[in-house]
Amino acid sequence: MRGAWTLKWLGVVVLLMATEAWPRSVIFGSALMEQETVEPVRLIYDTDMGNDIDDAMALAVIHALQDRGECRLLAVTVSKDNFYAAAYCDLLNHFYRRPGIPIGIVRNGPTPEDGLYVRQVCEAKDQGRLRYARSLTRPGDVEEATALLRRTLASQPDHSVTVVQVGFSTNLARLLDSPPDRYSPLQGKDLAARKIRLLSVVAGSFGQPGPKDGREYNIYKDLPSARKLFDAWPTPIVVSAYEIGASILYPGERMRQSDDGAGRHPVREAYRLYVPSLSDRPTWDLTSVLYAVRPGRDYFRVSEPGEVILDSVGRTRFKRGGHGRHRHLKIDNRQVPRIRELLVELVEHTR
Ligand SMILES: [Ca+2]
Repeated sequence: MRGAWTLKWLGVVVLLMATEAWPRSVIFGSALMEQETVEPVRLIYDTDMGNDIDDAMALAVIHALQDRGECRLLAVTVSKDNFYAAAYCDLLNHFYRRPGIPIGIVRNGPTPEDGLYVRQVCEAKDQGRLRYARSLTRPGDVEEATALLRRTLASQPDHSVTVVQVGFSTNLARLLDSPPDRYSPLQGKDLAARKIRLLSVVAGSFGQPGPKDGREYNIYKDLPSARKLFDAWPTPIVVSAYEIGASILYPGERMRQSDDGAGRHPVREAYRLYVPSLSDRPTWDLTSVLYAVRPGRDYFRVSEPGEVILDSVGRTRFKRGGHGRHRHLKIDNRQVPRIRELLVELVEHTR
């Protein structure tokens, strides 16, 4: 008799689940409910899109994670002073069906050259028509990055925003110095402290493999801004340094185009322009996004709190203790295949 009752109740539960009359959280209890009510991570992506290919792959990863409900991209700011860097971000946002994401760009910033893929993919045509849609068609269309950062931050709840900076520190350093404006009565540093909960950064080098002369690109290309960021940024910073992305190589073979040219993809096209040999590439910027959106997973270990110290030419070291606002990622080699597999899955995700 008791068995029959159990079976009957089991039947009711299965029926409720099938009809979705009850949320699964009610049936399975609070642990699942907590999991299901986690808010998507509110992201701002600050990138030197076009200087390397990982910026493009990392933006693809953001869109894939947003399609899974794990993050929400609020804005993209570009620290490469080239219109096509912004236009390519816009093109990718259109490709992933989020054409409304605002984009800002640095003025009088580093690396104004076109580079190897942003302009080329933006201008690619089929039968005389642009291959990929975008809204940004003229440099005058693009908002200045610091203004966009202030506008975006001012509209968000306190301590809710995660910023991922995968290029130079130009835009964020300028944000710190920005005066009150129509978006917020707060000075930039106070606005950042109020609205941002975490800054995830690709910068510096604390291990092996390291950059050739010990100086990491994102730092030495705008050293004063990097110095300002690590001295004065008011929120916690987690650094994915050179050795992290260099330890996890993305398999370039996955970017080969099918013989019939089908399935055109603006990240694959960019990869082939940037690395025609299809050799493997480091996953620097992708690791910073992955940590920012899934900080609680055990892909990486995180160092003790400390302080990133820059020398006069831009070499970095990590000092334990200090002001304690900085930490950096560490990698266990046993995790590398798992992270690589996940990143491939996310980059290859299509809408
Ligand atoms: Ca980058």
